[in-house]
Amino acid sequence: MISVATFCQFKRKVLMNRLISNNKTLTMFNRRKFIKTSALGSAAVAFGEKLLVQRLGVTVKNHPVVVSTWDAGIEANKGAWKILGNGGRALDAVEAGVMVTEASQSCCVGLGANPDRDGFVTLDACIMDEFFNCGSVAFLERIKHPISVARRVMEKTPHVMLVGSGAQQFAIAEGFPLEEQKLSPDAQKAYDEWLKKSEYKPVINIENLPAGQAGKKEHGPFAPAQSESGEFNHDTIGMVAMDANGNLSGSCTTSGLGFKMRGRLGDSPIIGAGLFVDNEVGACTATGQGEDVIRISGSHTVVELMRQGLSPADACKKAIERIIKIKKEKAKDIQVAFLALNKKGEIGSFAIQKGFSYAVKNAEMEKLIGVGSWFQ
Ligand code: SD4
Repeated sequence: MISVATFCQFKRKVLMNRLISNNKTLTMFNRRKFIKTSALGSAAVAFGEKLLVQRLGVTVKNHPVVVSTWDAGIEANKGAWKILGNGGRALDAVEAGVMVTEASQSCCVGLGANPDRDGFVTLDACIMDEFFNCGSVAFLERIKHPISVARRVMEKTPHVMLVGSGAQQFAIAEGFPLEEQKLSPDAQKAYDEWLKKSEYKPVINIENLPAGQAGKKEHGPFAPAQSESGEFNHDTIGMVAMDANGNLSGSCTTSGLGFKMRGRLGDSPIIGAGLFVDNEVGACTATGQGEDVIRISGSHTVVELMRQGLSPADACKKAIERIIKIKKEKAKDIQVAFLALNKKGEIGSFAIQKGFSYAVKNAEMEKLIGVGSWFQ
């Protein structure tokens, strides 16, 4: 049995081997090499095209198109494409797309994901269409497809958000099965490991402890931003799409930070933070340390910057710079990435840390694209 962390690393490595730049496949290009290459000046010569993609983004001439965060986006985009490729609506596509990720074993999305610090998986999701309709669920337990519950909130209630037991009650009333309260084997193993570290190395996440509590024996109240292996503690899926009619929609779904404080919510279920869609301008989704995305209303900020005329890539970079300015020194310990698509079919993304990638799919291409970052 492999651990969740190992599984994620393995999965990422396999998919990174398929990393492709604009119209060029960079085969057998593993993640470590990719990160190393991104950091090297010589990469500008060897992979000039890739760097250009990172800086300027990608423009697709034909919609429909779908983009989503991280390498899991490749499979999710395929799910979305079944709808988009047949002339379907972007809203249906972004729901179906992320359902693929929710249904698969992952450290960070769906019921198989890592639990909170009390050992329970709690899920957050939101969805938004071309008419500013939006729906969201947060702190939802034992429901396999939170994105679909979020859509029902949008379509069947006068509200935007339902949380916790109320969201669960609504889901059951809508016919969603209540799943067994049980951790996946990978998550159980990861949780057992985490508990061990928490017990024996109480100050492992000392930087996350509130001021004055650094010497306390118990684990701090916050989830670790990074695991001991250096992996950042997240892998949400956010997806934005434009359909054949040129309409935009987006979705975002996650289990949040692994081993988070019980009741903690990040940006992913919050319209304007983890996701925002304005059909006149563009759409954006976020991934990473949710608290810092919420602080600047991240996805809304990116869309507003695009409204002012910035390209998606520049808008994402500006929003990241805003977080860097706020966090100062602490920015080096967190990851945040934005991914945006505008009405012209331009796609752009930017991250605080290296290692973020997004997947794009349209009629002509299916790619995983490495993203430029503040820190090299
Ligand atoms: C959160 N933003 O709960 C989410 C986590 C995440 O990639 O994005 N992971 O803060």
